[in-house]
Order: sequence, then structure tokens, then C-alpha cells
Amino acid sequence: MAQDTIFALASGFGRAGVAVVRVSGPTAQDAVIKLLDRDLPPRKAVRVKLAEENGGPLIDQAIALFFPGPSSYTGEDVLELHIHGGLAVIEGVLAALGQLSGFRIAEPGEFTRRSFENGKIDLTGAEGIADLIEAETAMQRSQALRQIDGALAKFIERCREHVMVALAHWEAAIDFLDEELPEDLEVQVFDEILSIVNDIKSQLDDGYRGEILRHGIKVVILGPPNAGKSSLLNLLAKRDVAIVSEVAGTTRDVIEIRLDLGGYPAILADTAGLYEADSELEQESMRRSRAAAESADILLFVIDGSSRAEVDEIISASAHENALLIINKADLMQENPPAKIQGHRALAMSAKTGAGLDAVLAELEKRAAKQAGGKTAPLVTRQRHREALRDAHEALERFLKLSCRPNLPELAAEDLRLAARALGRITGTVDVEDLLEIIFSDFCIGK
Ligand SMILES: Nc1nc2c(ncn2[C@@H]2O[C@H](COP(=O)(O)OP(=O)(O)O)[C@@H](O)[C@H]2O)c(=O)[nH]1
Ligand SMILES: [Mg+2]
Repeated sequence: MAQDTIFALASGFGRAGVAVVRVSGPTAQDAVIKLLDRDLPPRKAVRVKLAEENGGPLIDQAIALFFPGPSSYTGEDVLELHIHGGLAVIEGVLAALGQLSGFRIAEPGEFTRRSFENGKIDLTGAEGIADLIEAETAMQRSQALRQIDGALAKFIERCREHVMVALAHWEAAIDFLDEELPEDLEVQVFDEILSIVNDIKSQLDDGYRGEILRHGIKVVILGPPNAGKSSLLNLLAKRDVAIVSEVAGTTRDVIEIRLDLGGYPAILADTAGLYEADSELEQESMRRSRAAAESADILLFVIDGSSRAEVDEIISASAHENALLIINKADLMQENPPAKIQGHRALAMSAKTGAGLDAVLAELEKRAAKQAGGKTAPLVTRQRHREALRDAHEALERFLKLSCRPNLPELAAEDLRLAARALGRITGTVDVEDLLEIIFSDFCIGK
């Protein structure tokens, strides 16, 4: 089936110095001939005049690069036009391309999808590219680059290869007489699979660090009304996001901002706080505060140091395994704030003057690194990977059990096949047609 030639703005929307339009497909060269009216040498930047088809009006003076397939991003012929980033220029170029026969605007992620379909990258590589485009912090960037570099794919392929070899040996052991085969073939297969089971298990026991790094660490501010929760959020956001007021109960809904904690992405949420709810609205605020606190990776429990701390609330905060106590309004306190309250480490600060904020940030960064970092970088970055790895792990464990029962060798072999399939789904080697729409729709147009 002949593919359309697709094109799209690959750079961001809006006025800019330069914009990049990408064209890919079997007839990409038509754009070179008809709009640039010349030949292009492969992979060399050339200054060109870009005009409407058949010598129509000039649209821009641009730089063009032609990548003949298969040595291109998509594996097809690719033309890149580096044009001036004005809106009229971009529109003119896109319109001129749209006039060419067999050309159409690309769907979201279609360039990368073609790259996958032409065998240039595997599924984990495509996901890595999507993650790199989405990356907002340095650690997210490194994780995406590791995945593009094949860290996960190499691990999966190695496991799958070992399973396939084990399967071949196992089937040989079923089909041939004992004297034709090495003596301890079954034992070898058992040991081989056992070692893969352990390798997969150690990846699954990664504390979800890869997924947390992709989504962001959830930090929730909780505490009694008027403690300065919204003031702390604004201070951390460096802008007025939440309304601060001496009227208790001003914050009703959960307000969220994104934060960079030493390279780790965090979502910081301000809540209504904890108090006796009277009205229905207050009860709903309270329910949302509690729900947010329960889902928190780190709980920032803020109390007003200048008034008597409410012991009950501190105890409820301590129920969260990763709570940090903050004694706010230190500027109003007469005596030195305690370093601990009921055995919990407390940090004193003032959301008004900013005093003590550095120590709070340092502690948050330390905890973020613990949640999403670690000595070894995790390979699993999506639930999709985790589910497939779990399936493979379960199948291999079943194999280990069945392999000890000599009357069921065929059943055991089937589990090895299932494990290989589950692993193949991660890189896209086997039956992933239904997954492709989901994965590539994560992209924006032009990627
Ligand atoms: N002196 C002093 N006042 C503060 C501090 N933090 C907040 N406030 C004041 O305390 C009141 C309640 O603050 P707000 O952030 O709305 O508290 P929330 O109800 O916990 O969100 C406001 O009048 C703030 O200006 C602080 O560190 N020092
Ligand atoms: Mg508030």
C-alpha cells in the first residue's frame, strides 16, 4: 500500500526566529522539485528560495535538508525546511505543501510511528522520545535519554533471547531421546530461567521510581486553618497562586502547582486544611483535603508556631509515613522552635519573611531524590512495562514449578512461550497493534 507523504510544523507554535517543517514519505522529493525548483544533495544544509508550486510567489528564503530513506528519522525520504518563524511564513509553507498531490498534514506522533513501523526504533524508544519532549526537569530528561538509548529494550531483549533459547532446549529435551542430548539439559534450563526470574524481580522491586519520575512526586500541604499553608505554596511557586487571608477557611479547593525539586519533578498541592466542618461546602473541602493527603508521596504538615499547636492534628499527620512537620510563623515566636514534636523532626520557617525556607527545600529535595532517584536507575518507566514484566515473571515462575513435574513438559513449554510474548509486547516485537494508537496519540503533531 502506497503511503501518503506527510508534513507538519515540527517546532512549537507561535512567532519565533526559526520554525522547522518536516516532510516524510515516498514523494517527499516532489516538494524539493516543485517548491524549491532544484536538487538537494543528501544530508547537506542548503540555502534555498521557497516558492509556491510552479514558480508561484516567493514564500521564504530558507535552509533545506534532504535525508534520503532509509537513513532518516522515519526511514522514508525526509525533507526538513528551516524557515523564518513568522505566522504568515509558516502558513504559506504548510499551504504550499498541502497543494501537492499525495501530501497531507501528519497525525499526532505519525513521524515517530513511521520510524517504529520501518524498524528504526522499538516501542520503548518511541516512548522515550515522547518522554524527552515532555521532560520538564533534568532527571526526567536523563531518564528519557536512557530509554531512547535502549536501556530497557536491551534488558528485555536479553531476557527474551534467554527464554527463547531455554524453550528450544526444553523442546529438544521433550522430543529427543536422553542419550542424544547433554545429560543435564533440563537442569541447565531450570537454572537459566531461575536467573531471569531474579533479574526481572529486581526490576519490579524498584519502588516505582521510574513511574514516579515520569509523573512527578506528589507533595501535599496539610494543617489547621491560618497556619500559612497557602503562603508557603505561594513562596515555593514564587508567585501568588493561592489566596492568602487571615480569614480562616479561605482555601476551599485543592490548588496544584509544578515544582522542580533538585531536578526531580513535583506536584505541590495546597489544601483547605483541617478544621471542624459545618456546612456541606466545608465538608467537601475537608474530604478533598484528606483524599489529597492520602495520595501524597510527601506530606508537608504546617502548623502555626505562634499559637498553641494542636496535638491531635500532629498525631494524624504522623500517620503518613513520609510527613514533614513545618512550624510556620517563626518570625512571631518568642522562644526557639523545638527541633522535634512528639518524636517527629520539625523545621521552623516563616512563609512571610522566607527565613528557614532553604532548609525546608533541602529536606524536600532529599526526600524527592529518595522517592524517584536511587543508586541504580530504574528501567521500568510506565505501567505498561510493569504489567508485561509481571506477566512474564508469573509465567516463568509457573514454568519453574511445572518443570519439576516430568509428566507435564508441554504445559511448562507453553509458559515459556507466554513469557516470551509478554516480553515482546514491551519492545513491540509481538502483537501490539492495539497498543499503537494509545502510545502514539501521546505525541503532538510534528513528532
Ligand atoms: N507573621 C506571619 N504571618 C504569616 C506567615 N505565614 C502566613 N501568615 C499569615 O497568616 C494568615 C493565614 O495565611 P494563609 O497562607 O492564608 O494560611 P492557610 O489558611 O493555612 O492557607 C495570613 O494573614 C498570612 O499573611 C508567617 O510566616 N508569619
Ligand atoms: Mg489557604
